[in-house]
Amino acid sequence: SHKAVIFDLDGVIVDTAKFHFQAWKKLANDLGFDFTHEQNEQLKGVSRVESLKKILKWGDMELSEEEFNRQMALKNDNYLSYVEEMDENEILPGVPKVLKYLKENNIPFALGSASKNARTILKKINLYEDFDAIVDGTDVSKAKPDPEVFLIAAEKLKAEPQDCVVFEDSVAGVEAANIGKMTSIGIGDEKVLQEADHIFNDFTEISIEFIENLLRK
Ligand code: B16
Ligand code: MG
Repeated sequence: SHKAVIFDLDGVIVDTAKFHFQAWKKLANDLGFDFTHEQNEQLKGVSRVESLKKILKWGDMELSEEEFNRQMALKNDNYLSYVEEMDENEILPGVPKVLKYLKENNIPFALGSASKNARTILKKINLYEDFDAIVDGTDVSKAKPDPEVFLIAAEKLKAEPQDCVVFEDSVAGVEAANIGKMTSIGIGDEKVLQEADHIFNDFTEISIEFIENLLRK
């Protein structure tokens, strides 16, 4: 058996979480209400449909199916207007160093994202060719915290779940990795991501020695 690594996208490789937040906030404001940064944590790693359901609950609103779909499309158009401006400068600090290490040591790595825009974003930041497998919101039927996205990624990398290390910024994603029996590395606030096996504020805090040890065990 061999080790493998799975990366979440939003909040791990790029900071598109801020674009999602701005786009959802605009949607809520246009509908006449607002939600907090704390509530926004609950949207991370969560699919587009589930996100809108949560937001409407917070605003105590119900929409017809048609209007629900229209709002989702508007949010995505708004989100994509931010994505349009992205280039490789948006790759978060410390990430390239880790990807380089994995490549040089022939450790396979995949993307495991809830986003249906993941492939577009990877192309924008010029990392599309670098991943050995890409599993995103267009490939799964069950949203995080269901481990489906990571289990499919492990399978594509021909690795056992126990041999996979997952980098995640969301509560739902850390939970998915844990349920999948993978090693979870939380990227973000330790108070939010306390269920993770290891937690770092960002990739600049992760040393190559740490990665080496993780992949040796
Ligand atoms: P889209 P990840 C997730 O991506 C985001 O964290 C979450 O905020 C977003 O709603 C979800 O993707 C769906 O994204 O609307 O682009 O399909 O963190 O799993 O990479
Ligand atoms: Mg994320």
